Amino acid sequence: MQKRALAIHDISCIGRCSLTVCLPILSAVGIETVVLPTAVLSTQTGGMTGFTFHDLTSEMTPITDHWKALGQTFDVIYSGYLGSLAQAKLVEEIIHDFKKERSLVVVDPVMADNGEYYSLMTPEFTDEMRSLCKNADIITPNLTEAAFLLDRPYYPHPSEKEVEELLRGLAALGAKKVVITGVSFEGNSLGAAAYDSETGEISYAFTDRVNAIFHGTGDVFGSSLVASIMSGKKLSEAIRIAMDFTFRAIKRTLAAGTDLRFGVQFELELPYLMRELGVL
Ligand code: PXL
Repeated sequence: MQKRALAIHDISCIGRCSLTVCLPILSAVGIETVVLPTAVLSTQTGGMTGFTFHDLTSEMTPITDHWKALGQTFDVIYSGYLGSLAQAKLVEEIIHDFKKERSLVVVDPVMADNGEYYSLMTPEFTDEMRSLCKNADIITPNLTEAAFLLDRPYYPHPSEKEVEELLRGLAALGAKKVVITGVSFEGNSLGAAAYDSETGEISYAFTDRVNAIFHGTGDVFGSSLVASIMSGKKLSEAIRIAMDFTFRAIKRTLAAGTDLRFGVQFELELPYLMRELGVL
């Protein structure tokens, strides 16, 4: 049976993040991907001025009411960037209405990076995201979002002990599995830390650190993580595959010298992901 995902993110028309990343990545590994756009923007917002933003909150309930009438369900529900505070509650309702007993719920509490909120995000999103995270099986905050969710100070280079406190603190919010991205203990490596609260296992996956801001890589990582988990990989394997896939796209982008605000060149790395996940 083909797996079916519901992806709840914005459409940044240009910028390779959110749905324009999630759709191709999940499709490439054979997962049917249904979309529920939270907002439409001309570009992603990082390092950008003059972008347009259109909130789609008022469309969401009419869309999902129609799906309910059609009796739709999903094997995985994956949410990310939200267009309004009210959408967090709507996503909770969607999870309740459309998940099956064995469906996977992945929440990326997209709000902030490098110690700061994204330009359209405000501290009020933290409370809403915290309560949305309770409904998830896996959450994937970056280091900044992890600190904000736990009301702790943000340290760009935390100790291993601090990262493990963050992992356990976040699991106590309700999700059984926690993945923190953007973890770097020393200056020259960057990676993801994962905690499975049911087995107690903590694992890490690192790659070389490149000193630049790569917009959209949280979504490239998150989408390839979802693809890996849905293909049967354990959490520790899934973070390794998702890190490698994301880093390959970063290296390709650096070699091409393109404007980093337009995202990373993940497209020609899709065969790598497909091979890793056994579909090629
Ligand atoms: O990748 C996170 C993200 C998603 N959507 C929009 C963004 C960002 C990060 O800046 O601006 C619109």
